[in-house]
Amino acid sequence: MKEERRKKKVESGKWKVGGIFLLMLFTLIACATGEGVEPHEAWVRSAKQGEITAVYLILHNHTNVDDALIGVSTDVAEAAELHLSEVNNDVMTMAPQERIEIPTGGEVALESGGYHIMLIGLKKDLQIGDEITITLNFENYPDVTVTVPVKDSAEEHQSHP
Ligand SMILES: [Cu+2]
Repeated sequence: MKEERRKKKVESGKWKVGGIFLLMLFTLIACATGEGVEPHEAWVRSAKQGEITAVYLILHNHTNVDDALIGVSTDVAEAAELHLSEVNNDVMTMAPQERIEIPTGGEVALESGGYHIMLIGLKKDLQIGDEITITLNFENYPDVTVTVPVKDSAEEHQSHP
């Protein structure tokens, strides 16, 4: 009896692992069938007209050459810059970057506390639920235009101006 129960537990555990594996496999397939330099999970933090804000996303390089993000343009801000956040002596600073490398077959995450796209001088309020359009310029791959939803996150506010 006890043996039986233990077996059942192991069986259900197997199914769980199997399910997670399948999910991972689907994610891999979804990514493997992507093309070019592909943006994933893009979002921009809500902000008011005249303020600055940041765009975050993951860039996956499906091409067979190393590439780099070298510029961004958008019509919702006066300027868009590539930045890297760094903490020095407990002070968060943001250093402009000329490029963000995206190695072939690899991906780079632009996320809070690291690389991000800074939008400077917003021409209008960005409210949760809005969408903006940005165009990414790469060293090799042709320009990619991305629709970016406006979101908010309480914890992001504390870690980034
Ligand atoms: Cu910044």
